[in-house]
Amino acid sequence: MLLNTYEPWKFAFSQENEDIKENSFGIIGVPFDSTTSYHSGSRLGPIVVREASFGFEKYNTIFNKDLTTAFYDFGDVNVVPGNCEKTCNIVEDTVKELLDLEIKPIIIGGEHSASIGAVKALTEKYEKLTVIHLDAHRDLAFKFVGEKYSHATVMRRVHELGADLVQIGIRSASKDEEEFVKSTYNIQTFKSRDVKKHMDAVEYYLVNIEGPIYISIDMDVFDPAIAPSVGNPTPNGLYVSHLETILETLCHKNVVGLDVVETASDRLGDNTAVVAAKIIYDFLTLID
Ligand SMILES: [Mn+2]
Repeated sequence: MLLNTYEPWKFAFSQENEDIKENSFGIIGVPFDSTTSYHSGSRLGPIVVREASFGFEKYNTIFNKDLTTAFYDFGDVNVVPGNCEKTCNIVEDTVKELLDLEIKPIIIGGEHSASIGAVKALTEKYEKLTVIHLDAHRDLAFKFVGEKYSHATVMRRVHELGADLVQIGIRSASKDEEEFVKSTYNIQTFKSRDVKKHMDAVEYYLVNIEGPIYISIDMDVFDPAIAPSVGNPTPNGLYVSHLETILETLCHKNVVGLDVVETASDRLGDNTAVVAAKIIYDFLTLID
């Protein structure tokens, strides 16, 4: 048997789309990886993450909690292979449609550029958005190989939209990116080493954020031992327990959207897809 689920095209435990409740969550996939510069394949992320989502119990014994949050899986957006800007616009329009229905977006990538459209839609709805960006990389280049729309420029575009940034798990950046961070007032950094040594400081900072929060998780924030199938694997990353603590802290806040991107698994049951599915599943369990 190739698949371990009866309906692999929808996230496990997602509800029927006919009876949509307000203040719920809506999953959309963005199967796009045209600007990927190293390990390609994240266009398969939405498929493999959904398939992996069927490996877990509805009850979470770590959190002592049942998954009761209302959420729906609306399938994948129609991407434009080879055109990142057009694909970002399609993601933006789709997220706007969800927001009009009072549904908060959960995006499964696909490359990280998917965040641009989502944050654009959210910054039009919310006056002051804070983006919690979990990643090995800052993604703050103004252009990458001459392109403004790229997986490597995504947080620069997000910052231009007026969002405050909190970058967590960082362990790779260019000198230009570091100088850009120093020149701004609204980018907070917790490098990978800070998270491991001073998680209490991370929690304290997150607890005190005011206003709506969007969470963007690049799967390369994890150590490559846990999540090797990503676009740019980078050693000395975080563990699932770090993410559990961060999500437990953030779920008491006003979280208005989430993306989990850069899963480039090329086979069913790959551990990167399993970890990505578990993160989404943990978030949905905690956020209720
Ligand atoms: Mn990254």
